[in-house]
Amino acid sequence: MHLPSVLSLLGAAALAAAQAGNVTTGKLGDAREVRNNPVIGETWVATFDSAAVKGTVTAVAQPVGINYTIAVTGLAVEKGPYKYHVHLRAVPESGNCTDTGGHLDSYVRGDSPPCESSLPQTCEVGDLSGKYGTVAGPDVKKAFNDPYTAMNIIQLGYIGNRSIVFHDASSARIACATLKKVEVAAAP
Ligand SMILES: *[C@@H]1O[C@H](CO)[C@@H](O)[C@H](O)[C@H]1NC(C)=O
Ligand SMILES: *[C@@H]1O[C@H](CO)[C@@H](O)[C@H](O)[C@H]1NC(C)=O
Ligand SMILES: *[C@@H]1O[C@H](CO)[C@@H](O)[C@H](O)[C@H]1NC(C)=O
Ligand SMILES: *[C@@H]1O[C@H](CO)[C@@H](O)[C@H](O)[C@H]1NC(C)=O
Ligand SMILES: [Cu+2]
Repeated sequence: MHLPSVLSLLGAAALAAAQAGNVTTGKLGDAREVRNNPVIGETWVATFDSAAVKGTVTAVAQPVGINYTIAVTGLAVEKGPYKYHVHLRAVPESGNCTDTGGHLDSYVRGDSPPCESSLPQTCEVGDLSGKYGTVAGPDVKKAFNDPYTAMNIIQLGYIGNRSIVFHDASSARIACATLKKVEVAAAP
């Protein structure tokens, strides 16, 4: 079979699944694209600095959604693959990742069944690995645009002062860091 016909069959299958209602989406519907970030280029960074896991997840406001760059080291290969999400709350002083709460899930989908990555608008907004793929260790470099997370505080999907959490294959929260705004010095 030619590649184009395979692709069109896959497309038709995804459409059929969506039409048949087999794809789980949010109780509030599919996530909408974010097109009202106040400052394009506004940057928030989650900095990981535990004994094992070090590095950053950088989020930069775009005309549509947010661009993420993951640059972390020290994810033990044998415990992967790793999931990563935007969680609701900042990491407390104690560093306890449990206290970051659940996933950012503005459209109320829940994480079960796992989301369909070909239909990212149906995923929990904060389920970045569900949408863009899990990562293996030990060192990760990965970049993607997510149209559904926001830097506009009035918008569903706002990520400010929330956190990024990595989970190992057992779902244990092995590293977490608060997203902090990078303040740009005022122009002279
Ligand atoms: C959707 O679900 C129905 C009922 O569970 C099943 O019969 C059908 O094959 C499914 N369709 C697809 C495309 O998965
Ligand atoms: C982290 O917090 C959870 C819930 O608050 C608690 O059950 C757990 O024992 C804490 N873990 C550590 C290492 O303190
Ligand atoms: C944002 O991410 C997309 C997809 O990875 C990429 O094509 C685009 O160049 C990125 N934009 C910026 C400003 O980095
Ligand atoms: C984010 O956290 C900073 C520092 O803790 C605080 O000054 C700021 O008011 C918070 N912003 C929002 C929108 O919660
Ligand atoms: Cu998570």
